[in-house]
Order: sequence, then C-alpha cells, then structure tokens
Amino acid sequence: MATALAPGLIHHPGFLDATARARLAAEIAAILEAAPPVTPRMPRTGKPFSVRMTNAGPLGWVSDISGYRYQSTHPETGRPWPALPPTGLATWGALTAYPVAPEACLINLYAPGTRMGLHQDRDEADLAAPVLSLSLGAAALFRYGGLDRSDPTRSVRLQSGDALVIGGASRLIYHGIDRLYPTDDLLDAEAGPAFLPPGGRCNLTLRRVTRADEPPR
Ligand code: MD6
Ligand code: FE
Repeated sequence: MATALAPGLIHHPGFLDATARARLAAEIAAILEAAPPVTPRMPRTGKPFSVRMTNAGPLGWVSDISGYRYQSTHPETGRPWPALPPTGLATWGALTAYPVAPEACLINLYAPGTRMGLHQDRDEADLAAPVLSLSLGAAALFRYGGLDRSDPTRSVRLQSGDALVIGGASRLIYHGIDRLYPTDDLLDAEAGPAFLPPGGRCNLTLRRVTRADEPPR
C-alpha cells in the first residue's frame, strides 16, 4: 500500500519482500566486487562524506574536491560501472511511469552512526524523471522538506525493502538521513546484507541523468 507523503513523493513500505531483498542484496554484492565503494569528498573543502558510495549503470554520480558530476567510469579503478541491478530496473518499471530506463544507480552505504545532510538531487539534466530510492538493512529516519532549505520538514522511517519515489512536484525537495535505527531489537532481526556491517544500511537511488530526447553522453 502506497502513501503520498507530499505531491510526487510516494512511499511504498515493504515493496520488496524477503525474496526480492535477498535477490537485490546479491546483485549489490556483485556490484561492490566490481566497483568498490569510495569515500566521496565535498567540493572545494575536500571534507569526506560519512557515507561510502559506488554506482551501477552507464553513468555514476561522483563527488570530489573539484565538484559533483556524473561520469561513466569508477574514479579509482577507471573501469566502466557495472550493469544496473535487475531488481532495481524491475522496480523502476513497476513504480515509475517513466518510459525510459534509468542511467544511474547510486549505492550509498551507511555504517551505524552515519547520516546524510539535507540536500537536493539536482545534478541530472532530466528533471522530468523521478528518482527511485530502495532501502536495505537498518531502518533510517528520512527527513524531507520543500524547495527551499529553510522550508519546514517532516520525517518518515525508511525500512528494509521500502521504495520511495521522489518525482513530480517533489523532485527537487530538500531531503536527508538524520540517523539509523539500531538493529538490536530481536523482533526486527532479519540479518542485514552480508556486505554491510551489523546495523548498517544500504540505499540505492535510480536516476535518469540525460534527457531522453538528447543523445547519450
Ligand atoms: C538515503 N537518499 O535514503 C538517501 N535522494 O540514504 C537520498 O538522498 C534520496 O532517498 C533522492 C531520492 C530519494 C532518496
Ligand atoms: Fe538524495
């Protein structure tokens, strides 16, 4: 059952069942072998993010001292990013009305105690396409606001298997992850994916980067 948190911001709790979560986790494990996670750095300051990142798909989002950008190769290995995870692609087809496939799947890895500050996702040329977010592992508190950083915010808990579509009027809202929830609750004891530390979390965001009517970069 889906909930509209705001116009265009659609939460699908538990969209991925245990079988799909395990399949997606195996797909991500293979991506991490081919494209090891890196610690991104803030443009200009070089301050490290607490979240580690890698990508799959024709384009990947990277951030370093010279700026944010999409590029077709891993910044350390120089190799093309691995193929998009099939379970992510299938979920894009099921939950977005967008007629073309995503080009980038950003994979964020959170250790316990890490967070992601309030930001907009605006490095894509195609802002008509939604961003699809999929979560695995520890639950997290997702904060979302409006189009101005100072707009009031609300929060929702994202759990393993949840899908969140951020599109339409919400495509450019500010959002972030305030904190992870501990996983020591025995009632909540599904073992997380093997590539995460205990209590860790993985979030995938699938994005269209180039406009579908312009030639691929
Ligand atoms: C996260 N997600 O859930 C961070 N961005 O770990 C995002 O920054 C995000 O969930 C765009 C759309 C959906 C998201
Ligand atoms: Fe984001």
